[in-house]
Amino acid sequence: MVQQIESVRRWVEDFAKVLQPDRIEWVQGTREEWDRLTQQLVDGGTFTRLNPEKRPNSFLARTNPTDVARVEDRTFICSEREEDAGPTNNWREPAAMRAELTEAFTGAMRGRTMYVIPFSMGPFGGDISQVGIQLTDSPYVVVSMMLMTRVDDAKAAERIAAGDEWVPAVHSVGYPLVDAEGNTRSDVPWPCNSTKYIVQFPETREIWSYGSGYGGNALLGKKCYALRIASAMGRDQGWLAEHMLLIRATSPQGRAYHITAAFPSACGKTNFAMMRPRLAGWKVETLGDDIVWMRPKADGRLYAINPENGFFGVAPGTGVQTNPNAIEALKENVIFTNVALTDDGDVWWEGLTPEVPEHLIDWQGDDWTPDSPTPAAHPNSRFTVRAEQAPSIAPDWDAPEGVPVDAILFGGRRRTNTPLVMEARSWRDGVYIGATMASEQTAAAEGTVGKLRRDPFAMLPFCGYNMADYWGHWLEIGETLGENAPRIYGVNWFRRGSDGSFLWPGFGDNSRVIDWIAKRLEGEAEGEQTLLGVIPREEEFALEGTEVTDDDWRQLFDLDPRAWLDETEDAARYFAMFGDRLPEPLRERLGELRDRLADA
Ligand code: GTP
Ligand code: SPV
Ligand code: MN
Repeated sequence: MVQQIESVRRWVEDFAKVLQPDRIEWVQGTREEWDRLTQQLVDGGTFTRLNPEKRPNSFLARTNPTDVARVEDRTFICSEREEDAGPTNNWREPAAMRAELTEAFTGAMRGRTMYVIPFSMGPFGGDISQVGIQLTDSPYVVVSMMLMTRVDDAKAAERIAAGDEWVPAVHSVGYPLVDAEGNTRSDVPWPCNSTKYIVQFPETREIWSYGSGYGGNALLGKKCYALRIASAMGRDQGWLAEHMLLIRATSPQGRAYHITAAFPSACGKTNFAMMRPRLAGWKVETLGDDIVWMRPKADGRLYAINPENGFFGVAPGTGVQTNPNAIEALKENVIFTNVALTDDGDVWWEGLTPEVPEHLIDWQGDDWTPDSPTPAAHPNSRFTVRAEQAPSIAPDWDAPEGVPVDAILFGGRRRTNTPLVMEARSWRDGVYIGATMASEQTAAAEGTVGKLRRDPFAMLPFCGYNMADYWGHWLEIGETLGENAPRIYGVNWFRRGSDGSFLWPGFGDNSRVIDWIAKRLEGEAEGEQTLLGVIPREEEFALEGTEVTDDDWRQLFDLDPRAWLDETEDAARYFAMFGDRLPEPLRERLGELRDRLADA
């Protein structure tokens, strides 16, 4: 039991003094706890139990309408020196932040239970895995963590006793039920605070989160640990923590390829990871849909694991047509958040079915009909479900040793300029593609949806240190891997034609891009050299069976030198922000592109 470990007990006691909960519950990770806490959430009005005949052991949660996505402007990287957080992160001096947040934490759990959740990211004991312990006053967070991570008190205690480091993570929704004077108030279905702090201390590997109960703000194993803290660990220890999916694609010839892909939030990772290939003979198995940890190993190759245990997937747009594997995964044991409720006690969201129900209760709990001016489900509404429930899950998806990576994809949501697929000529050029990624913003974070913003490696909100140093770290990993380095590709499923519609069918048809990548890896496709990288020739790309016309194809790969010169000038302005810390190879690549585009 982690309770018997001195360092753990002391830490819990210290925080209990500050947070002042009424009681402490040490979570074991059992079915009994799940049943008790989900029932407690139903009784308290946070959860609605869905019709058990339609969706056994499943629940709908409605959040406070102000607590629906990650809050990037309230996310802080508190390194000792500001330049180590870098210009893309909000920085605060650690001691000042500790003081400020200790004040907010003081008494924050009065009248509540503090849960202690011991968990592992990655299978317990794996050589790329790591443990953590989260404190929280939210039973919603406890049951979500039970799906998203491996919660197991005995196994965590064993790892810590064996000498493993553990990451301490403190979370409060910031809604005490008793104030300093002893006055009580009753609870609300979704307690939270209008002031929020999502704080990482990368050097001491600590997480403090306050005021939000939702997603990456509150399930601290996910973005806070597995990306922000883990990226800083990876920099120090020679590995990578990435905002990536992980799949195994097997060709009609029976060759298996392991592919990772970094797409920004709500840009298609879950859908790609669960793809049913539309190209005959291909098989795609899911290993992960959001986060990947990768490490070069003794055989010289880069090995990847998915440190998570479940999927926290975007609901809208997930339907039988687009993602049948997700739909099957959602049959039972699911927590849905901010989707709509049907009259027969099931869930619905935009894109689930082509027919729209006549009447729903929308994500805010109000009556809804097809005439309503707002969507029934919040655009960032999500499902939480164990990975093992996806029919596409690879049987060995949680193998502790991980899988060797063959190809890495970088992609964003781009209406213009960026081609369907291009291969980087070298690791360095691939790192440049990752570093200069931009994407139209989605509802996954607070901000203006649709606005183009730079999102290098899809890590803008998740890199726990200076982004330029992170690029440098990638370049170093490339040096370590040498000839064994995976090949890197830029992809874009979202380019639009002159009529404004998507040029590429996407989803299961993205298997066609995998097919071309496999041909490249096997030396079976020559491709065409361009300034940006190698693109497919139409005749070597499996287009048959799609409605993509020759004209669409031309538009999908149209490379306008003037537009690309603008892109490159914009990249130069972006790089300038990092001053001397920008790695020389990226400056070089930028210079080459500028010269060649200016001549084109
Ligand atoms: P996070 O969980 O926020 O990190 O997101 P994600 O990258 O896993 O995104 P997800 O797969 O959930 O996709 C988000 C949205 O993109 C959904 O509305 C999908 O329908 C849409 N989408 C995914 N793949 C494609 C595609 O190939 N083409 C098009 N047009 N849309 C897609
Ligand atoms: C993302 O925003 O990239 C997510 C959802 O995967 S959250 O866990 O809320 O960060
Ligand atoms: Mn994500």
